[in-house]
Amino acid sequence: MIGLTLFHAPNACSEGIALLLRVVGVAHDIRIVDLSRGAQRAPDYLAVSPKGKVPALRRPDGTVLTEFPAIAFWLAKRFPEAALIGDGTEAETRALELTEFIVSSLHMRGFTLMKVPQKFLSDPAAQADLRAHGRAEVERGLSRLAEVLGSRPFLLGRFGIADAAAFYVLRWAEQEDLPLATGLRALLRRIEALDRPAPFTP
Ligand SMILES: N[C@@H](CCC(=O)N[C@@H](CS)C(=O)NCC(=O)O)C(=O)O
Repeated sequence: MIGLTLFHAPNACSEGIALLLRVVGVAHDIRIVDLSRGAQRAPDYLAVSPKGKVPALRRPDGTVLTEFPAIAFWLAKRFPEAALIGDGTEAETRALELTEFIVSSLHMRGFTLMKVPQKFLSDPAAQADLRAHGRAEVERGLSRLAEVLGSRPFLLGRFGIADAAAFYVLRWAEQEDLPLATGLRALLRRIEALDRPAPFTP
């Protein structure tokens, strides 16, 4: 039987999906896609995920899911006992709204421009502008997250899919030495405290 296989790159956004799999406690395989060597564009990986990005999650029926919010949502619905999303359309929609904001604004429009401006422009001065633009987007996004969190323990009350997205962007923020609101730093520590070793896959 084929179980769940996560195609993952250490320190990439797929860290959030790896965390969800560990929190759910479901046995799974991890296949490392070495982004630094361009493995995401190699034919064997493109055969799994033609978009050439991580995360991708292969499911027991052999089909592959991509896009962080979709994978996280599927895990939440497939493993309801883990309570990764609230009940009902409104709670589910709000969780997706926040997850999508973290991935598409903070990550894609913020950190991507801040960390790898050379992917888009070759001129060093233009790269510096793009980096500054990305950083401003990240800072705006982090303030928004701090507002959403307020005095709650997790973004939407209890740990859920949006916190898994926050997990990797907050780690990136610490790595980049960005000023982080005390509440967001405490959120990251709380998420890390929930983490546990991956279950054994026979
Ligand atoms: N929108 C995608 C973004 C995925 C993404 O950008 N992944 C990055 C790693 S954080 C990647 O695979 N980059 C490799 C590349 O662009 O070549 C998602 O939500 O999963």
